[in-house]
Amino acid sequence: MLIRKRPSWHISENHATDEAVYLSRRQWLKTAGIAGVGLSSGLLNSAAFSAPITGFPAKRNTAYTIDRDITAEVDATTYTNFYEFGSAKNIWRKAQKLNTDPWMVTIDGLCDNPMTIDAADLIKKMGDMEERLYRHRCVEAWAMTVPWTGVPLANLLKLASPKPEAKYLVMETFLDPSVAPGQKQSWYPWPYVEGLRLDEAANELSFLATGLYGREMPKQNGAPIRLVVPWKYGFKSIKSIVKFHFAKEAPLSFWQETAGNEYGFYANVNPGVPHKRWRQDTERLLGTNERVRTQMFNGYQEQVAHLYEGMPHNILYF
Ligand SMILES: Nc1nc2c(c(=O)[nH]1)N[C@H]1C(S)=C(S)[C@@H](COP(=O)(O)O)O[C@H]1N2
Ligand SMILES: [Mo]
Repeated sequence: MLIRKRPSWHISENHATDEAVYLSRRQWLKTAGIAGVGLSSGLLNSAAFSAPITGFPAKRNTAYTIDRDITAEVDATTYTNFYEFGSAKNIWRKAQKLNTDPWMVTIDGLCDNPMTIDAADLIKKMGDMEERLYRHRCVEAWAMTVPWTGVPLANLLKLASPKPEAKYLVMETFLDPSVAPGQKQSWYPWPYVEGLRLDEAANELSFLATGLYGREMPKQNGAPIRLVVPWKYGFKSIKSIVKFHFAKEAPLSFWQETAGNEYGFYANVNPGVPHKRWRQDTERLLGTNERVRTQMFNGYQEQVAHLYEGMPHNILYF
């Protein structure tokens, strides 16, 4: 039997062919006669075109500070992993092709308030943005310390109101091989998919980031919105999200599907459990190349260890 998954870009594709959404904001205003002439305020307030995400720089939440230096902005924004644009670390120029205006996000599945909404409007609905300093630890053993701007992921859960049967939040990145050449590499299971158990998603640390270093998110770092889950290896922090889906079952993530013998669902940082290809006891800080010890749960044990009490260890760390 042939089982076909409904392509996840289905909804965004529909929107892309809706002319009012397809045109950029400026083009649209031009088409409509500029400066509100003949435009009712209702139309101006509609989601027919997108406004940029605003509120930078946001106030720092001092509950999330770190005892090591902040990584230089140039290093955090030019050494990136974004396989949609290639497997090299220097894809930041290629990523500029990503068009984030408009950017429609779909929330669906087992929730009471499904919606398809422009990213900037979604952020507005989730409350005031804040800045947090987090450690970031890639499984390849490089690390950085970054001031992210955004909102707690818990606010998205409140907005969507998951049904009691929902146990997982599944997230997906855009799919468009015409802008992202890496997506022409058919051996990868595009689009990039990640997931969290709902209690992980509701944890205070889970963050939906809209920016870095007090500015809106650079494309190469996952504009316009990405996940940041700092107690997990970096690959869990999915970039450029177009879909949040509430499900009964855990998804098969992009990296699980690519190399199931190397990557698991939880992927919590643990310096004592080596990956097949990289030791995990130390990490190299971007910029200075200093080697420092990796910490259990990347230093966030106090906030997250309780989530995994009583669970078998062999599934928690990859
Ligand atoms: N869609 C998507 N999200 C992604 C990736 C990717 O290739 N595609 N790479 C992941 C990995 S492996 C890491 S380490 C972080 C890197 O984030 P940064 O480039 O902003 O440092 O993004 C994660 N999110
Ligand atoms: Mo990574």
